[in-house]
Amino acid sequence: MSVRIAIIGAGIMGADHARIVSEDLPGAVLQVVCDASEARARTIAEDCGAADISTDPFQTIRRGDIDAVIIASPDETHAPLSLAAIAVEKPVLCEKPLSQNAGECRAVIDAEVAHGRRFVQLGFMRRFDPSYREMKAALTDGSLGRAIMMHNTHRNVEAPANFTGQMAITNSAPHEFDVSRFMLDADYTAISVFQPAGVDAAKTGAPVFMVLETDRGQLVNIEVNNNAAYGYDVRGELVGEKGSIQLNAPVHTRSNGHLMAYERYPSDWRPRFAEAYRLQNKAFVNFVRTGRFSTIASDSWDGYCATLVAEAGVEALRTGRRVNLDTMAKPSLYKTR
Ligand code: ISE
Repeated sequence: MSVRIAIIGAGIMGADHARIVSEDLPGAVLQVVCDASEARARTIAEDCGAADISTDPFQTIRRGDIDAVIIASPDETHAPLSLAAIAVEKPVLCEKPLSQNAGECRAVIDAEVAHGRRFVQLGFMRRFDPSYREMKAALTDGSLGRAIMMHNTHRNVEAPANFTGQMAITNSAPHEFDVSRFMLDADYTAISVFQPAGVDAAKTGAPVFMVLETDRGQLVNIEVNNNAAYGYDVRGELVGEKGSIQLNAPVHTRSNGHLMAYERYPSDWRPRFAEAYRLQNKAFVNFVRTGRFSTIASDSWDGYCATLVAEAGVEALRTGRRVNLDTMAKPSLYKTR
């Protein structure tokens, strides 16, 4: 029988997940689209052929005709809705971040530990991106030698109106926090955050530059610039002792004109990471069907680690100091994959 999915949140990501489920996810059906706005839920449900709509996320999670939940509502709802799904033992694909508060992530971890299994696959989809996969393979096959540094650049065209310099750390950078930690197979021990001179830290989309240290002595840097103006641009380079490997964004064409050759940038992350989202969602459906958690997907523990470093990053930005990280002991549930 097909996995009956409810999508909670019909904004930009909820709409994208609804499209993936309805067009590109064998073995899954879009059962319910839930949003605080009934009109928005109805529009997405009609576009994607969902069986029903709802405006109550908690009631949606409990419905008997729902096997699994995709949470794509605002960041502050992620942890409470994940907890509600765990309470009724339904698997969740939750958009990142798990929470903007490490204490809330710990509550999700505690709930999973109490049930003795994982329910939450976290939407750090970059782990599924083919270019990051090749990067990881180059490291594990030994061709790069020991990994020593990772450089990351993360640029959006324009920050949403509610974005502050702090959200560059709590909402955008968690992607790099997670994927660099995954790539290097290490945990962070400290973070420092810098801003270019003359930048107003409270301003929408103010750029930040972060330096992280790992427990294996590696260095990671991350530039987040949410007002880059020219396009959505994510770059990464992993440096090993024997070589380095850089990400290539999938670009299908190159244009020539006006005495120039040029390639297009997407206007946001969805085209750049379309394949990553598709593969991530397939892994989720496989998890729901078989009970086997994907070996590369992020879980609640990874969400906690990303939020912990984001919280420390906010403090580093506020104080101008390097902040040490104190990770709690990892429950055995998350040790084996
Ligand atoms: C957004 O939530 C994402 O997940 C995007 O990948 C990221 O580029 C953007 O900065 C976030 O706001």
